[in-house]
Amino acid sequence: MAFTAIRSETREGVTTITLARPDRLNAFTSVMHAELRVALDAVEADEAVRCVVLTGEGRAFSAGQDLTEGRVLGADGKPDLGARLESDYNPLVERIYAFPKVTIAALNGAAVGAAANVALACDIVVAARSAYLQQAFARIGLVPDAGGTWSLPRIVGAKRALALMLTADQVPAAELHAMGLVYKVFEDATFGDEVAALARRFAAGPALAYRLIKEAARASEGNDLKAQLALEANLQRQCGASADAAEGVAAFREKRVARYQGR
Ligand code: T3D
Repeated sequence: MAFTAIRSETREGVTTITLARPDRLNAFTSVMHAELRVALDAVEADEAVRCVVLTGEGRAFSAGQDLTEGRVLGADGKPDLGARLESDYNPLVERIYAFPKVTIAALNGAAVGAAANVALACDIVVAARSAYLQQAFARIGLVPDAGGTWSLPRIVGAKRALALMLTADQVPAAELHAMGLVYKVFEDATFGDEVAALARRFAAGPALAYRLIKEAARASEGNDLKAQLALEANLQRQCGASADAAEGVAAFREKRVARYQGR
């Protein structure tokens, strides 16, 4: 499939998916959603790919939903904005959240509205110094979607999340970092290189352990301590019997760099 709204490039075990409608600040359309589904299918199916980076072309990560795209109308003739969430955003967010490989949202610039919350579904969010995030929904009379009302309170706490959603303020990268929404801020000039280096680390790392770490972290959202301890024991049993764990320990003993196979 030839993409028109995104680009997908694979190199050294990393697929970089770039939202590529720079003249619209990479606003999401139904075509972009369809292309993302195809690109993520390919990443998931390719055993050689161990990390996926989601970023944007030009000066924005994405300005959220394309506000000029036609809306589904309900039976009463009024816009049914829930329809697009159910068909496009909700499946995308759930898929990224549970994706079996490491996902990095690389905020090269503004991450606004639904796009900000798609980014927050990724495992690691990094930002260029000039990037900002904006829960812009209330500015246009809407409620945050794409998982924002779920993820934000969990990441920054209830009060701060509410303030971000009610004010719809643009929050600069340094503040995002201080709040824990962003893992690292890189200078604009070196952003691409820093993101590539981070992604390469995951491409060379123990993919099975990464997948199970993600599983444990996600499960902890709903588990009590007893259930989480039992899960850890099960996951460690799987990991401990893996070729990667044997290699990791052997490399440590032999004082060399481990060569992980992802099994
Ligand atoms: O319809 C539904 O289904 C509702 C769904 C809601 C989910 C959401 O994502 S709600 C949030 C939607 N997004 C926004 O409200 C953001 C709208 N954009 C802006 O407020 C500003 O563009 C920014 C603050 C992001 C950036 O401002 P600035 O001054 O740096 O850039 P700009 O000049 O406003 O934008 C550049 C161009 O991109 C411009 O087009 P032009 O004038 O050069 O022809 C602008 O219209 C276009 N653009 C920006 N955002 C969107 C967009 N076009 C379509 N949809 C957008 N979201």
